Amino acid sequence: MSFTLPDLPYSYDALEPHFDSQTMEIHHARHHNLYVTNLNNAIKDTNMENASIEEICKNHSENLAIRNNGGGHYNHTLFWNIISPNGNGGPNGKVSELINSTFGDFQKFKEKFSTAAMTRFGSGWAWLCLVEDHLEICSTANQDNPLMPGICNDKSNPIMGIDVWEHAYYLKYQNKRVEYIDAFFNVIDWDKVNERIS
Ligand code: MN3
Repeated sequence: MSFTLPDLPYSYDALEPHFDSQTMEIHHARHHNLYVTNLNNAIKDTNMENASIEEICKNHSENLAIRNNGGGHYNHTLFWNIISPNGNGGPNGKVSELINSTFGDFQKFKEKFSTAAMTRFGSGWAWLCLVEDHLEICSTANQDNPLMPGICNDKSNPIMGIDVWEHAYYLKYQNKRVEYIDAFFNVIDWDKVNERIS
């Protein structure tokens, strides 16, 4: 069994003007696709061939090719699924309750999450994770993610995350990562984030 590049649940231009069409296409069809290809090569003829991507991230991240490409596949799959043209402007339901009980209010959460995304030096990700009954924010380098042991809280279940590699924003935002992070908040689909909580 091998992994396949998942189709996006929307067209490449669906997130305009926040995320531009050319960036979306290169990011999905080239960058994500390469992680999938390299992951399949790395697991070929090993005991990981029938493992889920979550199991691979949790149990096999000591292997650098697996760590980088398995993380790349998991992270981008999550990312495409928590953004959409239906970003409805703010959290609702369970995630809204958890944001308020953990951080105080949405504005405080947004500041803390944006700071984590801004201060990740070089390439990486910032995450919102469910940890038992509360939320935690963390960030990871390269294609690492909170499922990999010893990085964030080992009980972390990522429910939302932002890619802060330059390939995610440089064509439209150049070096202005802060503007890209603001744009991301316009395309978060909080219904999809809620689906990751139950
Ligand atoms: Mn990326």
